[in-house]
Amino acid sequence: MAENFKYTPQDFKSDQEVRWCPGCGDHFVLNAVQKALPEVSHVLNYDIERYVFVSGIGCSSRFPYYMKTFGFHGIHGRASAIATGIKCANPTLSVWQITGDGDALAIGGNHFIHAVRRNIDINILLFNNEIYGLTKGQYSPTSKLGSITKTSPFGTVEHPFRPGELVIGAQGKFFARSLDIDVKLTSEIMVEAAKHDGTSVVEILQNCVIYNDKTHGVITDKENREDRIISIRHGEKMVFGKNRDKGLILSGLSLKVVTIGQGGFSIDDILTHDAYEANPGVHMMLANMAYPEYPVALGVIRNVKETTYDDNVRDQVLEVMKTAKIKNVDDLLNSGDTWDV
Ligand SMILES: Cc1ncc(C[n+]2csc(CCOP(=O)(O)OP(=O)(O)O)c2C)c(N)n1
Ligand code: SF4
Repeated sequence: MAENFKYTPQDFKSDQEVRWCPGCGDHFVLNAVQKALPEVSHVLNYDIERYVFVSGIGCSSRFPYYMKTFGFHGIHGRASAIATGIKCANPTLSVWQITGDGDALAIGGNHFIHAVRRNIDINILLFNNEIYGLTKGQYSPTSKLGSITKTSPFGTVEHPFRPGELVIGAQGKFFARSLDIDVKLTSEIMVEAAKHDGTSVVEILQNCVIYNDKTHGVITDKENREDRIISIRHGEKMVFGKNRDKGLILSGLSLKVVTIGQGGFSIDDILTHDAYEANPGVHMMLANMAYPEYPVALGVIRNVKETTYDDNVRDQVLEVMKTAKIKNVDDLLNSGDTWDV
């Protein structure tokens, strides 16, 4: 790529008509990704040909059609497997997996946790609308306990997955959370996810206006948003609130919300976010915070360096090749027992 050349979001827009419902949160995420990729390309010196978007099945999984990049609309729940194969076959590619809460955590749950555990260098964007959108409103593994849906007319009796807890529990090294309507934050997180070498999982709290409208309403509501979410950044104090006077401290083995200037607490008592800390303890607590006891954490919660599956596979192949007797397909076909017919 020529020096100083910079793509624009327009370069990443395909000519396909976007078919999501008007007002669907997916539109915002598409904008955020198209906004982020020029920056990613600039920072990492990537040509547009490097990008591959891979999806499973769901409304969100239509995403690859709308990107002017390579794309693969896969089968339900299997995007992680396809993305893994693509990355191992051509490690120079920047692989982005698009998946819904149903696609990733129900039918694809097994593939998802193992992609995370292996730490393959792919970026997983998990659109969490707490419902199956495409199949018209059945409950999903993230639907709140008691949710009334087409398949739970009397309310669900299941405890939902918390994606951050699942990712960190599967030894995930990168977990971030964003809000569909916060295009700026989502696109900033995409750049961080792209820079991370290993599996990055970005949970995007997404609104399905048709089947689960305002499921995240308690924290997206403009009036109260600043008191109910906390935006965290590595190296910064964890403060929040309309008046920036609330903060998080460690009290015993739990996080606790305190008001700065009350109860003897000053800004010095407030925790500083360390996304690079290998011990998952505080990251797990941050990922699990929920309103009303806590604000919901947005931003990069965990960002830890570790060797990747694709690098390990490459190194192993190179090592084995050094001493292997079989150097090509002919050698392989002529190895072992052979006979003329
Ligand atoms: C093997 C298989 N089983 C079930 C389905 C039906 N199906 C299609 S999408 C979907 C769930 C989609 O929900 P989610 O992943 O949350 O995505 P959203 O549509 O909400 O973006 C289901 C169950 C299918 N396509 N294939
Ligand atoms: S059904 Fe819901 S998730 Fe699907 S496109 Fe419409 S608003 Fe979006």
